[in-house]
Amino acid sequence: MRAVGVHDGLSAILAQNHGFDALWAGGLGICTATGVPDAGVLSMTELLDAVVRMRRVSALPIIADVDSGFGDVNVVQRMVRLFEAAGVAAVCIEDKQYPKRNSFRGGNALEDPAVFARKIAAAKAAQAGDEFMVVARLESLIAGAGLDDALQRAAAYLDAGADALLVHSRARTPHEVGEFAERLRALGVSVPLFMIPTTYHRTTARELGELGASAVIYANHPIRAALRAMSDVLDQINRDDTTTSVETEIATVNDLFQVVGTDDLLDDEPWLGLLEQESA
Ligand code: SPV
Ligand code: MG
Repeated sequence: MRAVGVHDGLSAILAQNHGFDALWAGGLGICTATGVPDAGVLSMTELLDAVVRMRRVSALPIIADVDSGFGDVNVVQRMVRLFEAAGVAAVCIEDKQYPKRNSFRGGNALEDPAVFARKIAAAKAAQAGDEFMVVARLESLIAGAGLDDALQRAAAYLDAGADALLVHSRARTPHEVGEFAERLRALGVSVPLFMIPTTYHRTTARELGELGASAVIYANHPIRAALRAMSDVLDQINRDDTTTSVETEIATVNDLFQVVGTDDLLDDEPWLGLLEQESA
């Protein structure tokens, strides 16, 4: 399964149109699109609003990146109820302390594993339906705590009821996540395992599958593409004092109409006709 990181309705539509299997409602993308750092500064409901906008325009399953759960076990339970009610397929909770920092920055203090396991158990206890999934995200490799720590935590989080694991790494190759998967298998543990190949991007999804990934998440590529494309076009307009040179490089206005189904709008006139009939 390939999930792609999306940050708004448009990117959700594009991910679906391009045949991805699931949406990763990623904090980095949503925060960046909002204009704030990915550092726990957006409220739970601001993230939920972003997810609801995706839900309304795409039928793909949504995995919501809910950072460290926005608070203690009670907050986690409310979070699960709100996100599940909004039609989210899974929440992914990471074992970092609040306020979390993006995993590619410093300051990634790990949560006590017992405290985090309680959050997972609380999340599972709060879900209403059978299909909702709680993904426990392991940040041991990001925080420099090593594979043994990641494996011990994985066991504790699975005991607490986690439906899947996400093992995050910022190594340039998938050696860490591959070894994690192998050692998990050696322990006889069979559980869906997600990977985010942002830094080990040379490894294909098929190869990651062979290493043990059940899903790969391209977490931030649409927002990075958008940032570069918008900056380049604005530079060109500044440089040329006209938009002519960018016209052939950017989407047309018709492309915008088309991607959000403007052609499917109901015309005014048939409705006016109906109203006239009703009032006759
Ligand atoms: C995100 O997309 O917000 C993530 C993944 O949490 S990462 O940025 O790699 O930490
Ligand atoms: Mg995140």
